[in-house]
Amino acid sequence: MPVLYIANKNYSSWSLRPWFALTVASYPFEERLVRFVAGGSRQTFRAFSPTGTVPCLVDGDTVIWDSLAIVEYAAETQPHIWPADRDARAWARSAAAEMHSGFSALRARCSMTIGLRIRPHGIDEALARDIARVDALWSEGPARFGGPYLAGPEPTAVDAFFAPVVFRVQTYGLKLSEPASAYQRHMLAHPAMRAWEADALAEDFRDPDHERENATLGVVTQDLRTGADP
Ligand SMILES: N[C@@H](CCC(=O)N[C@@H](CS)C(=O)NCC(=O)O)C(=O)O
Repeated sequence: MPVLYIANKNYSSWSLRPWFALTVASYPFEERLVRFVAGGSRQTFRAFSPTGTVPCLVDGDTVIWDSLAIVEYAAETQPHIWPADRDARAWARSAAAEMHSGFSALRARCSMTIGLRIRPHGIDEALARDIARVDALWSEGPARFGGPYLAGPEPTAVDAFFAPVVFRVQTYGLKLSEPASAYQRHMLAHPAMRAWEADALAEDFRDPDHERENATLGVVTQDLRTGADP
């Protein structure tokens, strides 16, 4: 069975993307969580990933070391990963690719840390632009393809690519329009998202580098993690 290497569920946004896409498409895989290492994880992750990053899917002799490539690999044998409708599929692929290569302000200033609630120090122009773009996509997709997911009635890979943003909106209390908020709430209620979130909250290990960085992004107003802080 293919092995999907991931890191701490509280922080690892890139791990969540293929994990969600493969899970909702019932693609068989075994999940293997390798914890982030204080001071740098790449040397440890290089034991299974050529770039020293997660996620990484190992299927026998085939190694796929990037989130989008993992999703495409799974889609070769699992057609439900992308929407069946060609127009919806083109939109979904465009939006997923846009996330994979963009949204740098959102990614840097609203780092994923599922168990925390953070009041951001401020929302500068670049971050406001990224949030407005997320809002536009989350409003357009469900309206155009019938919802409640971005490209139709079932979650597909495009929802997977925005899954970490769903948690970031919750953590940083980002304000969205009602249609975009409705999509965000729908995603938060999905059983796969709830399962990932429950595991993240229960983790009894922290990564000091992520903890330090997250504390600079705003005022931490709540820590909902139940796993003991070692
Ligand atoms: N473009 C890569 C990004 C992967 C990535 O940056 N992963 C982070 C974890 S979320 C990582 O492994 N960081 C380890 C490090 O840089 O030390 C993908 O899409 O998979």
